[in-house]
Amino acid sequence: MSNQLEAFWMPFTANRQFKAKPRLLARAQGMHYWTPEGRQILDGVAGLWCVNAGHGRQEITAAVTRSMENLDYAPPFQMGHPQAFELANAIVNIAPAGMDHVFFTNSGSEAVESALKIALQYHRLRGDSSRTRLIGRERGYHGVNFGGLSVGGMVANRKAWAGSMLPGVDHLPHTFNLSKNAFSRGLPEHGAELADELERLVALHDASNIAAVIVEPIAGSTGVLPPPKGYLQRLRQLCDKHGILLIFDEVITGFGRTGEAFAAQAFDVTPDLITMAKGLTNGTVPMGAVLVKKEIHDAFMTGPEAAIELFHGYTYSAHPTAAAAGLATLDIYQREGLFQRVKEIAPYWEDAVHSLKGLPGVIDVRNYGLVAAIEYEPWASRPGARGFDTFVRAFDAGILVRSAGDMTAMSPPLIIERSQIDELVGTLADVIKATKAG
Ligand code: PXG
Repeated sequence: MSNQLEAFWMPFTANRQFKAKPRLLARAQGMHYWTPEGRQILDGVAGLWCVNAGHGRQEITAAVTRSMENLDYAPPFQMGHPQAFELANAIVNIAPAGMDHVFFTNSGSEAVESALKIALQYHRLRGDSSRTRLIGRERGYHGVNFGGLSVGGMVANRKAWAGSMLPGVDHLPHTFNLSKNAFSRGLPEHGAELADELERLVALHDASNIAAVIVEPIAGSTGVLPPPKGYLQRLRQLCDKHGILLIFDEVITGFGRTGEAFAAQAFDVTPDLITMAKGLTNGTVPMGAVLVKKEIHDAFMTGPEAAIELFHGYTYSAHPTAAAAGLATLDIYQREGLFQRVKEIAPYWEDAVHSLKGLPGVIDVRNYGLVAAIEYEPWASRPGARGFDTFVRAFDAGILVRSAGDMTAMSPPLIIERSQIDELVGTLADVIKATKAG
């Protein structure tokens, strides 16, 4: 067995540990995965925050099959195909008002790179070419390409490439505050003033040198950090005041996770650009996108008509197969009212996850919409190991969750039933209770 597993160098994985004791998934349907041995696993994380409509959706399979049979590939440069335009329109239909142009990519990481490039060129086109600094946030995750790494704030992802990052990047402080906000239900009370750190960076560099701020409305990968009440509003005001573009990375928060199409709508703060991926195709076919405000798009449409406006794009931008998957996915979200469903089930979810308060070692529970994280007291001997330990034992117990450091994250498909929330949280509770001191 181990020989057969050797050739695949697995991403973000402890390869040797995995290959010594593999966790394989062979099949999926609805809320469940099955292992090759036929063991059923309840999916508590929508694959990897992406299968929002649940697994095995026939409508998507049928649309993708039809599309592939009809048009296997079409070049996206100086050529087009109908489904790409249809999907861009469908995204704009659910987008915040005024955000009405879509640039397609193949992943969240590429969406981030594209958004950063659009932001930089936008200022340049307006004669503001000294605006080159980018501002991210500690504990931010914006994918793994060099731009996203540079604005990101996860040390494990950054340290090996520290010398090769983009120059001219600053970070706002993260908003995680255990002593003040532990066990908040929904948005935490404390921390809106952390947005004012942007003023400090403006005072240091001058606004005329700053292009954009990029944040996840809810930081996902580093442990589900909902924004403190008023924080995003404050950030928006400061960006407006100083002519800085605001980018929301909604790769995780997009497509219903918060009870709206985008977190921008849930929090009533409209950024200038939104990056998305994952739920756009229900995880079936790789695709990402950048949603852009009209003013930003229009600033590019000023040169000679025969000139390419943006020297950027990918061979597979708006790939027909991905576009077909995206159209079928958005159709399911709308037909089944899945974003609204999140609003309805979110209070039940909140009560369920907060029932874990009081279990041994649980020092925080955080939630918003249909996402939550449980934070554990780190083991003195092995800080950062407890999330992974919980994840492995949870998988053995029949549920799939995510781990990061001393934390478990959950973000189930939006079709989850109350009984399945009970099963997911109940099984996690048993796993937590059975934790042996590290
Ligand atoms: N931005 C955000 C906010 C993300 O969550 C990306 C960009 C990059 O997307 P791609 O498609 O290039 O992977 C992500 C991806 C985790 C985890 O464990 C989360 C992601 C990826 C891998 C692991 O939470 N999110």
